[in-house]
Amino acid sequence: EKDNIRDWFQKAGDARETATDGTFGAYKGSNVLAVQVEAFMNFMIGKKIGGQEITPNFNKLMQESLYFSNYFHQTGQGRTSDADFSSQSSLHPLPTGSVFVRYPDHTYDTLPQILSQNGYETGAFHAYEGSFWNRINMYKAMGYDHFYSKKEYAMDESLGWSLGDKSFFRQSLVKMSEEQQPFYSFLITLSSHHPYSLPASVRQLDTGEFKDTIFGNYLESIHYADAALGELVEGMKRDGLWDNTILYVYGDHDNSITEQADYEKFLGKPLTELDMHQIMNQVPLLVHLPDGKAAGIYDQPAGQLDMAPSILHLLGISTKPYYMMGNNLFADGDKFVVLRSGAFTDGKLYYIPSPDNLFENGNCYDLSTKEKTDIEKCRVPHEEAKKRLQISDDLIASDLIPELRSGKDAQQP
Ligand code: GP9
Repeated sequence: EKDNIRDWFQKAGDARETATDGTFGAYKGSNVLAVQVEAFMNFMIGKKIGGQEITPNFNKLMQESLYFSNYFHQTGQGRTSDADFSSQSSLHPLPTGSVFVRYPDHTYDTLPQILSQNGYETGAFHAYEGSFWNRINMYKAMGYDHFYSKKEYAMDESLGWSLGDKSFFRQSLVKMSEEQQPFYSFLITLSSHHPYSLPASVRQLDTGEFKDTIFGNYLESIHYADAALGELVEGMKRDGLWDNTILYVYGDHDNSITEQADYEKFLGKPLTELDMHQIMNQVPLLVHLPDGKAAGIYDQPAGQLDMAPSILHLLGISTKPYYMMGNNLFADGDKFVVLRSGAFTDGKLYYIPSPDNLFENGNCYDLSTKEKTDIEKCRVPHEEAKKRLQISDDLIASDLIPELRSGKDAQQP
């Protein structure tokens, strides 16, 4: 069994090293600033309401960045902590609960730890209680040099749950300027958290018929978070970080608003099961490279597990020695993305499981027609998806990484 798991990781490591676009190590030694934006979903990127763009700063940044239009969150019950865990460790979150809370003391190959070993100063930034999602313990275990929680920030802009994102970014940049370069900084925003009740003073959108509904308030919160993102970019330019930093911005999970009628009204069309599933599971990913190269829209399927391997690729650090499951966004070849629910896509097929989890009761879609197709076409990838989730669960719950790595006859991935 363990040999099979090692083999699986070895093949995944080989597949990640197939890039022929010259990006491996192209940004060696750059700083990395990753921003995980609260409840930031993909459906309103590039969209307007009452003639006003909802995410004008993100839209502008897209012109000089890589934008992944089929990027999925892969979270489960651990929500924000799951997005964090999958992105940093390139493993799936658990079927129940949060890895941060359940297994903070187990071994993972994490991005901060690997970058630390490669001479980076690493920090996690989040202006909320350090104990929430057990971050204080988990971040130590993940190998961060620093964890800046609420007590390290001046509460000079109180919004929603805590400090407003604008002040959060401003103060985080000051902390970063005190760090030695290259640095890896991971920033988690909070102002666009449910129930999206920002004070009238910071609401800048006319949401029309959505005014004072939770959906309208959500759009307002995202508009504010986007304005904060714009200020972060300006701050990076002002502080001389823009040309030597990879900026990686993505959403953590959906907004918990499941009313289909809201999305239909907003998008102005009826939505199918497939549309709704994509809306609730896609978050945006934007990667700005220090020289602004490779900008464009990338529609290959991608997901949160891909962050650590893709950043390591750009920095010229091989992921072969590590137990990571995600894709390298820059590798050649087809990509396969598995969600925690067992849904998956390879860019051609899209499988949506049924509530009873019986394979045959789920729906298999052909993405070229967006129509349901013969369920049997999804069987082989379904088996692979199940296998991946099982391997990840076993690795986490039984703390297998040290054992796999030190096994007498261990062939390292
Ligand atoms: C709080 C924040 C919220 O620190 O990360 O987490 P969520 O409730 O979205 O999982």
